Amino acid sequence: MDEQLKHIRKQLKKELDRNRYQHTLGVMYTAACLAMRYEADLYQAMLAGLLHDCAKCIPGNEQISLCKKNFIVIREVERENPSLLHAKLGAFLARTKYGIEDTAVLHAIEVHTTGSPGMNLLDKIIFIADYIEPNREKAENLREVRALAFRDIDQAVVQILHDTIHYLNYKKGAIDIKTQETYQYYIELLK
Ligand code: DGI
Ligand code: FE
Ligand code: FE
Repeated sequence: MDEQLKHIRKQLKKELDRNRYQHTLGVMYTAACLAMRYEADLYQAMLAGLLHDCAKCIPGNEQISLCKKNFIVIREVERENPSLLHAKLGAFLARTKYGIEDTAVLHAIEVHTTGSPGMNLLDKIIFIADYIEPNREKAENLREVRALAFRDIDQAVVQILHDTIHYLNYKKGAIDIKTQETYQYYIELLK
């Protein structure tokens, strides 16, 4: 494996808890599989997969203060649900702490939780790999989404957003406008 990936992997093993580290490796390899299927850059997919949750194990209040300190704008919904913040903060840390300069990789990390209208191929690969990697167990329709991911990438994005919104409604969680907008965008695209 490439030295950079190896080095970051070692760093992350220290920063993340055991489950999050296993999930991270799952996303890295699943992203690699999707990159093979859709002929995306394998290395970018692995790097973004490896780093996508690099801020996830930082406590919520600490994530908020790190954002403030570094002039990262926190929206209302992110202040109320700090679990949304790790994507944005993760992209920042990937750049400043892990030395990633590739803006495509940073962007894929930034949008991995809510998605974004008009995602590029790498963004979609990370968004999907995060949801379907082998250690994930709880989500609905996982079997179907896993198969769909390798058949039709945009349909898979829609299915994941649909199921996430359904889950958030059930849990009475606030739905980020970005999640909603992304869902609408891909519904329209597939009409
Ligand atoms: O970090 P992971 O757990 O690997 O995955 P993730 O970054 O996709 O985060 C998943 C969590 O984010 C999951 O509990 C659902 C939540 N989430 C995704 N979209 C929204 C959301 N939470 C809220 N409140 N609003 C959203 O729109
Ligand atoms: Fe995440
Ligand atoms: Fe994740």
